[in-house]
Amino acid sequence: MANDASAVFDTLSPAVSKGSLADPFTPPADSALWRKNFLLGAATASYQIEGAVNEDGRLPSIWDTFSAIPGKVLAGDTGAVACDHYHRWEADIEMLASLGLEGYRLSIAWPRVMDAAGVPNRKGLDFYKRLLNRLKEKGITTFVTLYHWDLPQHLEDRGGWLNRDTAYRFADYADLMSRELAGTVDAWVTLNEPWCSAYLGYGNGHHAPGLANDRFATQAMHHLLLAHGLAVPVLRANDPASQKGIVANIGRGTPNSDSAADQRAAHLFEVQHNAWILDPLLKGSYPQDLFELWPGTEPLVLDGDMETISAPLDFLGINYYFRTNVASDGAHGFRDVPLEGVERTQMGWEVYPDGLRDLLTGFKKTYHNLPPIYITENGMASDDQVTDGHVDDTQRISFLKRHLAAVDQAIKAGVDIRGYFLWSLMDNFEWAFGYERRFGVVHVDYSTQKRTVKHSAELVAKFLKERKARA
Ligand code: IFM
Repeated sequence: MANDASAVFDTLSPAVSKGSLADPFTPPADSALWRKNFLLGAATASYQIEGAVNEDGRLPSIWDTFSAIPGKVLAGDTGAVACDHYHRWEADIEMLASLGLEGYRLSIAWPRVMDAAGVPNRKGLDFYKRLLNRLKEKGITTFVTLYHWDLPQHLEDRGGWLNRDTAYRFADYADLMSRELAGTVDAWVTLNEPWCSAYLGYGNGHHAPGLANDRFATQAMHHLLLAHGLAVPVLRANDPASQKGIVANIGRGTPNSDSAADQRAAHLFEVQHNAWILDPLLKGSYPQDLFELWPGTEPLVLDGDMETISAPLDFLGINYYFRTNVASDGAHGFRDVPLEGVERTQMGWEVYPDGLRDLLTGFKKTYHNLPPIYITENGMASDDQVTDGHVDDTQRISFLKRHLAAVDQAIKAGVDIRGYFLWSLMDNFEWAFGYERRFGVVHVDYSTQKRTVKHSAELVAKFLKERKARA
């Protein structure tokens, strides 16, 4: 496999460097992206790429359980093999490095590294040590997410994120990982997208563990944020040199009309998607409008919890994908009103780069203590095909260029944004959508595990090469 990935890149890179491929990507000369300290990388997550779910002592996760239930994941797909990254990690890191990407955001599978009694699993730990050491050798900046949704099933069996104890177990896990991996991690991310874990997992049941109750969602969110807050000081004590942060997915909600009711609906949409997470982290309180949307769902909060949750962060990771046009639902909330004639991706998500700029500049006004920001995910899915060894992902190239321009505009408006990670390095298991939706800048043929660098990745590589040459 090592040969496959590098051979493909070797054939393409001369064409790219000779400029024989059109370049609709390179940012304008005045873009902040040319700054050599603006980190440009790619992201993945353990369950989405690793596979090897039964190997070397890994325990089942909630996604193994959920994806085995008929009807939960498109085409019955599971992460059992995924991109087989657990066995192909060396070639994958070579590929990442040969693209010139400077940062890599990966996640650790909690069920791979410790058992139900908290006993470390050496074989699982060694996998991440090898991976992170190799990334260090390559000079790649590492962002390591502790929780990207693959909760050990034994914890879900005891209530999962509805059980306050899970937050303490998470702090134990953070302790183990930061003692074992200190020195190889540049930035720790406690949680990826607690909105998805809480709302999709416990609020509407589209994700594992598949429960559907608004009250569950708010309580799960509180325990997730508490887990984050408990982990931060542990990470600081064990690995003082690294940065500590959390990643939130944010959504832009725009009103369907000028009516006060629709304006209010758009406000409530953003409360539910953004303020629900950012207010407790940055203001130390939940937004009261949330409980107008979901009356009677206030979580049980113990004394001191909000102080724990709102301890200072070194950075905030932001994941952005699309906007939602909404109208009042005539009662407490909002309903989606999909716009006609707008550009959409394979997910059906609207391409709306201005939403990223507007949210970032809005956060700067709302949160006076807004930490430095990394865009920890941005990208799109398209039905990419390999033709004669090439993947022409034209829409993605344009998508990335426009979103990077939005990031540049936000920087110019005064937001402290320090880097951007493409989602994703390679096509992978897209949760409830299985393998059909392709987010990678590298194509994966799941029948052979052959990787093919897409045109978007070639152009990003070309830009990074030029930037390096100018530095
Ligand atoms: O694939 C996911 C990722 O795991 C979390 N953020 C959104 C991506 C695209 O849906």
